[in-house]
Formats: sequence, C-alpha cells, structure tokens
Amino acid sequence: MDKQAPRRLFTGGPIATLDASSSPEPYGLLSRGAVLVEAERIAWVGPVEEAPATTDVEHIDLAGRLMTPGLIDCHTHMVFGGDRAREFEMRLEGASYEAIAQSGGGIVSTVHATRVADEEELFEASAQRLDRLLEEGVTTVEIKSGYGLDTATETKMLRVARRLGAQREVDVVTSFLGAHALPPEYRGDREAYLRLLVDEMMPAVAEADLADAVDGFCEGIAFSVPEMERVFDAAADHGLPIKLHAEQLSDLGGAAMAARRGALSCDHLEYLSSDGVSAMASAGTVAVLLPGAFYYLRERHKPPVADLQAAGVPIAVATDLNPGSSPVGSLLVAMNMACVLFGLTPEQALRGVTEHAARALGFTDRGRIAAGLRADLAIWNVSRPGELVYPLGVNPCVAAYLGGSLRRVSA
Ligand code: DI6
Ligand code: FE
Repeated sequence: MDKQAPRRLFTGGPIATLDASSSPEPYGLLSRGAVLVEAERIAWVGPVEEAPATTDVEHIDLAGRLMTPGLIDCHTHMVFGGDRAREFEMRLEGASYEAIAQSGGGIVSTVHATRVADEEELFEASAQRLDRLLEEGVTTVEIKSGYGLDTATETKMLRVARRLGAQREVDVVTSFLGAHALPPEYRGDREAYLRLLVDEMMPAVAEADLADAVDGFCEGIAFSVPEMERVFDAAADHGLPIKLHAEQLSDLGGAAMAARRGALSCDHLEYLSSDGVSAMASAGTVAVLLPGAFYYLRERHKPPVADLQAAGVPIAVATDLNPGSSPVGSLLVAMNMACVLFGLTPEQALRGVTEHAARALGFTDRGRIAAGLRADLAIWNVSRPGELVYPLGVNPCVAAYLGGSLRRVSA
C-alpha cells in the first residue's frame, strides 16, 4: 500500500458489516467495532480492542452512530422528462395501468416528454432526483434508458446518466432498456422496431460505451419471451450482461429464460412460478423486489418471497424510481415497503440494498464491510440497524464515504 495513501480509522459506534467473517451476529454486527480504511479500500475490520496499532491515521469517532455499507439502488429509471401525476389520478378513478398504456398513456407518454426535453433539462431534473438518494447514503445507483425508444433519445438518456456519475459523487451504472415498450411510430410493426433495436440502437449504445447491461420489459403490454431472446442474443454479441423486468403483471416465463442465459437479475417477479424460482436459483440470478411499483399499482399478487428464500435466491430491493408505476425517490421507503408489504425482515431489507444489490449489478467489490472491499460507507444517527427501516419519512443519514473519501450529506 502506498505510504502516502490517506488512512482513516473509525471507532466508537456499532458497525453492521453484513459480513459473516467479520461477525457471526445478525447484520454481521460489531457492537464496538473498528474499521481501518486505506485509500479507497477497507484495510481491516474487527472489534475495537483488536484494532491494529496505527500511526498517520485520521481518527473518526462515530460517537455511538451506526455504520453500514453505502446503499445501492440497483433499479431506477430516474432520467425522464415530464411527469405522470394525471395518470395517478386516473388510476385512482378506476383505470388500470394496462388500460392507460393501451390508450397511448403510460410509458409512451413519458417517451414523448423525454424526446422533446433537451439534454441539459434532463440532466437538471435527474440530478435533483439523484441528490435525494445520495442524501440517504446511496453510493452506487443503476440508471436505465427506455423512455427514448429511438437511437437519438436512448443515447441522450444514457449520456445524461453517465454525466450524473461524473458530476456527482456516486458510482452510476447504466442499463440499455430499448425493449421497454413499442414506440407509437412502430405500432403494427413490432418486427421493424426489434430490427432497429438490434441493428442500430444497441450497436450505437455499445460503440459509445453507454451501457453496462441490457434490460427489457417482458410482459403482455411490452415484449414476449421470444422477442426478448432476440434482444439478449444481440446483448451477447456485444458482450453485455443482461437483466429483465419479468413476471410483474403476469407469468410469461421470462425470468426462467433470462436466468438460463445467466442474467444478473430478474426484477419485479410478482407472478414468478416455481420453475422461475428454480431456474434463478440454479443460475445464481438475483431477485430484485420493487415494492414501490406493487404499492402504487395496488397489486395484490405478491412475489414468492418464501420460495425464493428457501431456494437460496439472493433478494435485492430497489426503488424502481420512475414517473409511472413507482414515483418513489427514497430507498429507505422501498426498504420499509419490502418489510411491510412483502414480509422481509429489516436485516433482509438491508442486505437487499447492499450485499444483494451489489450482486444484482455484477459487483464483487462492495456491499459489505470487509477487508479488501471498496470503502463505500454510510453513517447514521441511529444506534441499531432496524431503526433504518422502522419509520417512514425520516432520513437519519449523517455522512457517506465513497471509495474512502467523505461525501458530505445534508440530512
Ligand atoms: N416496469 C416498471 O415498473 C417500469 N417499467 C417497467 O417495465 C414502469 C415504467 C413506467 O410506467 O413509466
Ligand atoms: Fe423498472
């Protein structure tokens, strides 16, 4: 290790490492722990009495506050133009999400608003959404395209996402979601849109290195399993990993197909079948639960959480932040909803936005507090991890460290 690298030693508070080798307690909790950070990595974690003797170290007293890994929101659509408040009203007046989509509203109405927004305008609106997440200790966020559905607007959205990563202190990873909906100008010619997606949009995105993964919406109102297979074949040609919105409103078998192709994650999963559960378990595909969409669409059919757990499928939790089905700008709220609506324990919810969310994005270098991992850390004005999930509308985050450097948070 470079002698000049800054070293920081955190002591004086509980540390939820989420790492069994650091502590066998629930949450991998060290009630009197210490964490030594060297440059951007965690160098040592353990009980404070065993902390290595160090010189040239900045000592940080947690003063009884809890430390966790930085949070990871592994599924968002935060770059978009306009809003869909009117549709929210329509749904409360009795219209269904599918009926609104079929009558030209839904995703397609955000596509119109996103196409006409200029890049600067999109950046400003998205940065405001991102900043709210950062205030809650989020250190890695995934952002999807999918409201462009033409080459110019899909690449515009992804450039905005990349710029957010460059101009804010957060790691941004992007997913190309050209297979989100059929754009209105291709109504009646699905084949032509799929050709455009595979032959023009995806190569343009890959060429400019704008996407870290390829995603799709596999659903009656979006794309079928065979259509998604074509999109995934193209992703493989470009060497891009895949993920899928699957079994949100009905069971088409998309999750099993994606898992068999090695998908990083399958997301939503309200209608996931037992075949889907076993395919995900065999492939090590992460189940990303999006309780915000379940809540806003007033769904009744819950994802098979107990079956996923019994099969050993890692469960992540994310906001799905989008203007239609999940205008949820808080990962703490999504964690609370995952507990109250889907029956996760607070520990499972916390693992869902750290350890398992990292895995849903293909990361092995973050999501727990363990030696060798990136020092992405959040500090909270609470003394026990369960308190992060218990209240709604309270943000106890007081600081976050990204790759070992302090990012000030105005809580
Ligand atoms: N499922 C979702 O929850 C979002 N996209 C998707 O495929 C919703 C997007 C929207 O309604 O704008
Ligand atoms: Fe989504």
